Amino acid sequence: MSDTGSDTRRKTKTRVKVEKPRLYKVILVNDDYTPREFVLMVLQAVFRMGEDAGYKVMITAHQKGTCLVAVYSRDIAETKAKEAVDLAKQAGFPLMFTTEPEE
Ligand code: NFA
Repeated sequence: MSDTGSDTRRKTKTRVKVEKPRLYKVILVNDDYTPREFVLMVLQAVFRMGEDAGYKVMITAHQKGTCLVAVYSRDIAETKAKEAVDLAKQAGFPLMFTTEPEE
């Protein structure tokens, strides 16, 4: 009651950051030049997709322009997208995969 000094209690509480790391989407982008068979091979080799799942992703991108391939941590998403693009580049195709954060 007779305290006239300033309040020195700590008002900002230290909070441990607990957010989960964001996940990143890998997206297949259609183009007019890469053969369907090559796209399917890349989906199987890099993203470990089976024949049927790979075909569905390839044909969806072909028809709609893009298709979600898979979701990973940022590092894995970027590494796989680069691997896939590099495989296509080596074969002379302009195939593109992009990554973007979820949500
Ligand atoms: N549009 C390509 C073709 O007709 C196939 C393709 C599908 C390419 C999906 C890239 C992504 N040969």
